[in-house]
Amino acid sequence: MELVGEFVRVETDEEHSAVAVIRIDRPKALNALNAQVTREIAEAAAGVSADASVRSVVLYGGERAFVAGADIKEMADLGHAQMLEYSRGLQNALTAVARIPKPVVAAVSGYALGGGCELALAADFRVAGAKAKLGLPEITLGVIPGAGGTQRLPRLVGPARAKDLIFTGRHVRAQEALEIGLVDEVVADEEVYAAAVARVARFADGPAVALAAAKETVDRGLETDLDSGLEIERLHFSGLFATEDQKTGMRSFIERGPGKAEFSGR
Ligand code: DAK
Repeated sequence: MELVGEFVRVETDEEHSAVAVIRIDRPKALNALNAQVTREIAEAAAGVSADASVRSVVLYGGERAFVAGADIKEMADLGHAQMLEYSRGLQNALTAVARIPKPVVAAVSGYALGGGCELALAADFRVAGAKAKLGLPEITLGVIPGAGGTQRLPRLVGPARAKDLIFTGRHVRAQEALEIGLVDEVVADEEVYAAAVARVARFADGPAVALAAAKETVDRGLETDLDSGLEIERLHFSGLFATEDQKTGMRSFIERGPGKAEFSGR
């Protein structure tokens, strides 16, 4: 699929036609998320979610910066009432990214700070370049993370590590990010994009409905108690018996052994 905004494009990866790339491209401001970028990210997330030919997604900001945060210049002079309105856009956009019903990886090169780190946290996986720097520096601006950082980061790395990053606002280098589980893989800077694509391209031939169910079950289950989570799991599991891929997968196992099924994604 192709979708072109001024600052955000949806492209198809050159080698993997089922991998869509949400490319954030506002280099003069290190991809800072102003209202327009935010809106375009939400549109891109809706577009890749709805397009059945897209089987997985890469978020990429180019080599110098993933995203250096929300646009400080745009929000500096807002008052409380204006921020109540403004704040919806960014949270909604990142929620739209988190809810993309397909595997999503953030390819983090350079800075992923504040809202940029929060955008990466909305992905399923994070691949970082060796020189990448991640962090939530909002406290140095006199505020706190506002697009999921206080919620998604502790779920990922634990409360004490999250509080360390949020209270200090310090930048974390890629290696430390890997050690605390903030990123999943560190590669040479020039390999970030390719490594991220490789991480999700493998799902292109997978059972798309089951992958979406797996994602939703994990994510929703983390938000609730164990009993409710198990119920969400049971319902999704049962629902998959309405798919072609469940029949194909199980028949293939019985006739040809494990791991040989060719899925339609339906
Ligand atoms: N906003 C606006 N402009 C930014 C920016 C940002 N976050 N980050 C960089 N820029 C701009 C710089 O001002 C500069 O513009 P010009 O002066 O050239 O016009 C240009 O990008 C290049 O940046 P630098 O000259 O500073 O480049 P350096 O390599 O020297 O430094 C840096 C790179 C990333 C270390 C530095 O730019 C920096 O510290 N940037 C700010 C990082 C930061 O504090 N990020 C967190 C922002 S607060 C909300 C939800 C969430 C949020 C807000 C609201 N709601 C739900 C409403 C999130 C808040 C944040 O993210």
